[in-house]
Amino acid sequence: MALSSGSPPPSVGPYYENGGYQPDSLYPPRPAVAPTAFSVYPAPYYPPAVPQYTPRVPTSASTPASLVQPKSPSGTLCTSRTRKALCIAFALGTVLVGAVVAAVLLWKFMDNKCSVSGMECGSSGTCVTASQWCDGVLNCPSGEDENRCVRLYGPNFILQVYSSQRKSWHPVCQDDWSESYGRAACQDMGYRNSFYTSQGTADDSGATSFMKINRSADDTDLYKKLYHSDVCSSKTVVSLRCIECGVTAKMGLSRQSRIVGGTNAASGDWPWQVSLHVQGTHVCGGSIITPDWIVTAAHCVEEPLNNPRYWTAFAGILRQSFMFYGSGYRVEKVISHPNYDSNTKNNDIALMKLQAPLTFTDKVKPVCLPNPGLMLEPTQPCWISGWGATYEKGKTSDVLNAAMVPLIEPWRCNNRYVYNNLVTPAMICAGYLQGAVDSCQGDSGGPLVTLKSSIWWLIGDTSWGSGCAKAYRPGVYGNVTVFTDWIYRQMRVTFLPPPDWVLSLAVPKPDVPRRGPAAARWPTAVGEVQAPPP
Ligand code: 4AZ
Repeated sequence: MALSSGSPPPSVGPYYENGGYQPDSLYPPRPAVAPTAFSVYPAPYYPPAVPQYTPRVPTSASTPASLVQPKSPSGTLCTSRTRKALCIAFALGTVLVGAVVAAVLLWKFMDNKCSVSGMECGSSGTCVTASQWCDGVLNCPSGEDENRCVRLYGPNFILQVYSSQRKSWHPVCQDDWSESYGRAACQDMGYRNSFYTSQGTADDSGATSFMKINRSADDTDLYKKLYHSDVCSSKTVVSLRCIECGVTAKMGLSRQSRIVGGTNAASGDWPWQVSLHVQGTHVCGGSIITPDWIVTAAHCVEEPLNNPRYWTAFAGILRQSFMFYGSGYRVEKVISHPNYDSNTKNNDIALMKLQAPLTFTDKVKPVCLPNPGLMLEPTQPCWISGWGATYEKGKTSDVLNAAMVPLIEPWRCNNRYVYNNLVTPAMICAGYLQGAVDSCQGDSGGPLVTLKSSIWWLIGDTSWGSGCAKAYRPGVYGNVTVFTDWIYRQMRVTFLPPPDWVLSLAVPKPDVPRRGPAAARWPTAVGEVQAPPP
């Protein structure tokens, strides 16, 4: 966390501490306004720029009466020899053009492998029918058909179910809903044993179509019990919390006055903040999202640090000098985003699964992953925290620091005098263009959080920037909102039991159940098995 006075705008192009120099050509120039704000769709009609050929067909009116011949079966036009030749040529041409059009259509049809049966599983070539999507049975080899079937929407955690028939999300009506369905939905999202509350809440979304539970349906599967309905008699929809997240022991107390400008944090202020150590030294920050999972930056766990054996996580401790080997949590698994680019820092996010779950206390609590539909302000106030350097090229801090930084709109941050189009949609900028308050070396991987509806949400993970707290060089953070599907998927597939071929390598233990409850619904996601660490 850095605090410094601003400096004048640079006269030369920026350099990038974390990403190295990036050529301009990597990113196409972007417009000076928010790119999609006023895009016209569908595309307006423009007249063709070249003259169009219109075939001339002689009409019967243009044929002199004296030359009128008896009608041939093929029509009245092909009478004289030259006309006949023209007619044959024209007919042949028409047949040829028709054949070409048919071939193109056929090729397009064949190319879309699943045009007959329904949808393709990713790009695997496997097809499934529309009714197999979100039906509770895993039909695709990597589980794409069951990937995004439930979600929690907006700051009130409204449970929504995806309808593949209607290709849209629908809230679940509270009628006939019970907590056991809530538990099942949380499991489907990737929360292993975690469930917090399920309650009815007034539907203010203006939804006209709902999903409802058919309690009398025999099926045990939640999705098969759900049906579409345009009426919801209780007029309330399900609000589901899978974990008690985003709260601190002393919500709303004098936090602001202590933090603005970057100051020492007090115990329990940022209970999701962890310090990630390698060989007894703080290397990166991280954020607790469940008792087992920590979000950090992919650039923190580049090889050889992708081996979980290097890492120990410390939670609930304010000072580095109080972090002793025995009080840390060992890491079982490190998962970097598969599309992380170490040169551009695009997709700079990673997950750590702990060997043993954290025990939540006043000082150790998870932050909420951002729900879609949170609706943040363009300059939403956010907070960063960490043990990073307090000035550029300084050493890491012994005490945890925090500071308020507002979000910066992407078009501002991509300005040629700021980051000149180096900020991708998977990144988010926060800080002040005049400098002075920023994250710094050692804060990487740590949280960028915001308070909305009295809940703290994880909006970013500290990623990169040019120096620290310099004017026109704000901090850049991984845009967690674009990674939540990936995060939930990792949480979900990691608690599936190992595939049969792995189990068959082990000595068989006939009395031990080999499959957990989740496996009853979902066969193993073959494509997502993690390679063991070297
Ligand atoms: C780092 O190296 C780092 N000012 C983190 C944040 C920023 C720069 C560097 C942003 O961990």
